[in-house]
Amino acid sequence: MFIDKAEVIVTSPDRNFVTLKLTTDDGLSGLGDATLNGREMAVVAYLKDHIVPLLMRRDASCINDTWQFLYRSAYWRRGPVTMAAIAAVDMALWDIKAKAAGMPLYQLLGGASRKGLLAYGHASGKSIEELFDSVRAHQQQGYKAIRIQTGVPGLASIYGVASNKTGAGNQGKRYDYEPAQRGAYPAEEDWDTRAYLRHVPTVFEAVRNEFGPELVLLHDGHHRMTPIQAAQLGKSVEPYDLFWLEDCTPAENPEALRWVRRHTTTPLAIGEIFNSIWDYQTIISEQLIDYVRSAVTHTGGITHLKKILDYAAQYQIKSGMHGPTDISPVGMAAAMHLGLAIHNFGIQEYMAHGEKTNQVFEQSFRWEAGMLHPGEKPGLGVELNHDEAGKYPYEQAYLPYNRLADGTVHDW
Ligand code: CS2
Ligand code: MG
Repeated sequence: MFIDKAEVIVTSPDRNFVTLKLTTDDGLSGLGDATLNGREMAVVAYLKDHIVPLLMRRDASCINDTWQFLYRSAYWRRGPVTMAAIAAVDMALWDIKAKAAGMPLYQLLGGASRKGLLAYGHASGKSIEELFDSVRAHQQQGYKAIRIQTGVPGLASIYGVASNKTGAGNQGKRYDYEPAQRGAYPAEEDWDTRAYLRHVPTVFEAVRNEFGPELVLLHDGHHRMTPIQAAQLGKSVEPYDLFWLEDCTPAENPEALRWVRRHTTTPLAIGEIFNSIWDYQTIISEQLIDYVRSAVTHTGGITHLKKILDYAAQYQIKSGMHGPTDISPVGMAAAMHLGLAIHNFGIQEYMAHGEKTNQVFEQSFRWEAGMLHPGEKPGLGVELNHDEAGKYPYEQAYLPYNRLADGTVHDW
């Protein structure tokens, strides 16, 4: 079973996606998500110019050897572009192998360890009232776990708060605060950490008073605090029993998380911008986090992320795989198969994709009562509709960035 065709498909139905499709000499095809939001075309070039020529006539069954060959023969190691490209090849080869075996991919990973995957959605609002509407809309959609992001008094626009309301008044309209049509230059947003630190605890107090103690609540700090500010926030929200505080401080420096850990028992989730096990080495072995946030797409694929999660399991650290809309349905399917099979599953992020995306990617996962399941179709269970994909050409899109009041660039 040899690879004899490779296609790199760029499409932008609701946002940009990059998909690798590998086809074997006996007609089996597999898909891999290679989407790196805001830098998509770097991965396209890496795949087209450097990886695809090496895949032709390779044995499609040799997933581990292909992974090691692509990782070590590059010489230059790790990094978001390299690991997204390797991830796409890895996912596609696992898809092919499971199709050849005639079973859903999770069966090849050891079979199901649970009935379904607890998922969390993104509630947001510029005001508490808008936020409450959004929480209710997500509860009506079945979510049992909800991420809470709000505007901050004095700040015009910040990460994670939808521009269009999602309350019941809008029939729970799906929102996406990171649209593909972002334009040819990063949008500048503003930030004030002290205003944020004053405001967030009052938001969680209001949410707990309105929705009670049972609802699973999460919050994303999105890399914007210093370690001691993150410690302050973690401590101040302890009374509101968060499932996790995510990306509380930039984590390139693991020492930063030691400071946070000393001051708060709020569980910490880190890693959506990491791309290899080496990024996690210290923060797992020193128990500095509680959840591994990586997506299959950004971390070298199923093969590598499973290694990270198996390592994390030794420290009772669980998965919390990244799943916003810039993880394509292919990447989401890979996350669901992996999450169903491993023992140390924690939670799965799930922002429903838009209608146009769902026409490009024909999926077979299930969403019921707040739980996801990858389904029983052989392979990943996703097929790409080339005609639909061809309708949506690539659009330049950048993630926003922050500036402080004095004009200093700040993490977004
Ligand atoms: C966020 C993401 O979902 C999350 O936790 O951090 O929305 C992140 O901003 C995007 O994936 C960036 O492309
Ligand atoms: Mg995040």
